Amino acid sequence: MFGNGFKSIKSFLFLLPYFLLFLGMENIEMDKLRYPIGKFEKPDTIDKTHIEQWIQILEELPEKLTGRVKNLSDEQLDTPYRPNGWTVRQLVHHIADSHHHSYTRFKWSLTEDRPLIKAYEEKDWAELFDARTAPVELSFDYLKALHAKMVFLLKGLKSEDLKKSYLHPEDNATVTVEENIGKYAWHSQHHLAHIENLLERKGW
Ligand code: NI
Repeated sequence: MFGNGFKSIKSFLFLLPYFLLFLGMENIEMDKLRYPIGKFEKPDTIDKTHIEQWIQILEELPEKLTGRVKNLSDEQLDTPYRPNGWTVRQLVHHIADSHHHSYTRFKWSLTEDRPLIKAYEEKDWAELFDARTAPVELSFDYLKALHAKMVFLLKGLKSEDLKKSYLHPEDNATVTVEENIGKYAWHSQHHLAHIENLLERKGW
């Protein structure tokens, strides 16, 4: 009895590193699915080229997103981009909800002195019935109009406008307008990559 127990402890200890390695690899794989382009990294200095590239990404997002998603069936739209992740439909509606906030954050920063913004429960928003079931065309139309307005605004900003900022309640971080442009350009590419990787993996 003791001998058997001892043997299983020994094999447990022998297998433990392999098990941990397996878990570690699972985490790395999951991180790759979750952060296909990595997390947003703010450049030490944000220059004119960054701003121009970021605005271009924002300008192109609605067309790129619509192009990738418009021909998918309902079944494909309701497929999660990773295990336990949001479906393509939820991603599309999430981008619309998130960039709706971004637009308001730009306007707040430009018209008030470092305003404290309102965070929102993005996970809960994505679980609301509309995010789970509404036609993606609603968010395509919304993003097209929203990004056209946002890009028009951003292209017209002066250098002093870019230094204006808001205060985020979650980490008390001060976020400048120029950093926010970068964050949402990253956010556009981040979710677009989720969708593109899914399409590639599925051969759709
Ligand atoms: Ni997001």
